[in-house]
Amino acid sequence: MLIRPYGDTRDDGIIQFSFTLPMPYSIKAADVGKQFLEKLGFHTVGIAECKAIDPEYTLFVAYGRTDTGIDPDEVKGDYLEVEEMDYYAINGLIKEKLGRKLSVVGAAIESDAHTVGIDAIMNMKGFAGNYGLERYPEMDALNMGSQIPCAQLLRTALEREADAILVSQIVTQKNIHVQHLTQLIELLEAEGVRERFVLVVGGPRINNAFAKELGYDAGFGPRTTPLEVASFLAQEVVRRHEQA
Ligand code: B12
Repeated sequence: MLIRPYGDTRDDGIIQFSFTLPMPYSIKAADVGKQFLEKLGFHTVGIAECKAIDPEYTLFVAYGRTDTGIDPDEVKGDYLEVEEMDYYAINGLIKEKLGRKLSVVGAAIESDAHTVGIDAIMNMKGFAGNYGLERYPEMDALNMGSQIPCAQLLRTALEREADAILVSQIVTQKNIHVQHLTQLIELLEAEGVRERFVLVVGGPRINNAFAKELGYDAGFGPRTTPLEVASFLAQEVVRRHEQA
């Protein structure tokens, strides 16, 4: 079934926009913004806000209607559907089915200096109302921080006999993340240890399909919570343990 955006009444197709054009504000700026949206195919356009945010840039907040709809059932993809468990159930699953601590090592690799993403998932104090992995009594979690060379991450994972490696990649300029992520896969393969680890990557421009394409087991994107990651790790490590 086709659905359309909702603004005021069901299926009215109203969308709110916020965008910036690289032009100085002037008396005709509102018309420039309006005609730009009309060129994109929107009609009944209203410019709610239009102002200079710099001598050379104008910000617009606008509304417009679309006649286009979408059928959500026609959207297919390689999504990671994690059955989310609570903190106690995750610890219980590991204790009962693995019979030892689940060991996990994480880092932002190579030149990437952003620590906040990997910290959100791993730090004891947690994120979004969830405890991070370091807080789980049944996990042995090491957050190595940022700018960690792939070779150092792998060495640490081998020393700690890690079940899982968590990689964070935030900077994607000039596809630098693809280079870094590929470098880690190539290293794991060259050392013959790729299959030893559940290999997970996360970041604001990562999704599961992309992660799989690069040779990772799973990819997590923006707004990931520690509970999603902990649930996935516990289920996947236990599954592999039971298959071995
Ligand atoms: C804080 C910040 C910095 C700080 C980082 C401090 C620190 N200790 O981390 C500093 C000032 C150092 C910095 C530097 C740079 N930054 Co910066 N930075 C940011 C900023 C403002 C916030 C990032 C953040 O903390 N987000 C909050 C966390 C919680 O969100 P998150 O990272 O997305 O993480 C979540 C998910 O993605 C996921 N996740 C992330 N990692 C992982 C890992 C795993 C295993 C899993 C499961 C999930 C997961 O879970 C997290 C929780 O939900 C962003 C802009 C923005 N608003 O996002 C720019 C931004 C990321 N930075 C950017 C850039 C360009 C840089 C610099 C290159 C700037 C420069 N020219 O020097 C340098 C890079 C230096 C380097 N060598 O890496 C760009 C990246 C653009 C791009 N597409 O590549 C951004 C988007 C800003 C922008 N719009 O231009 N930055």
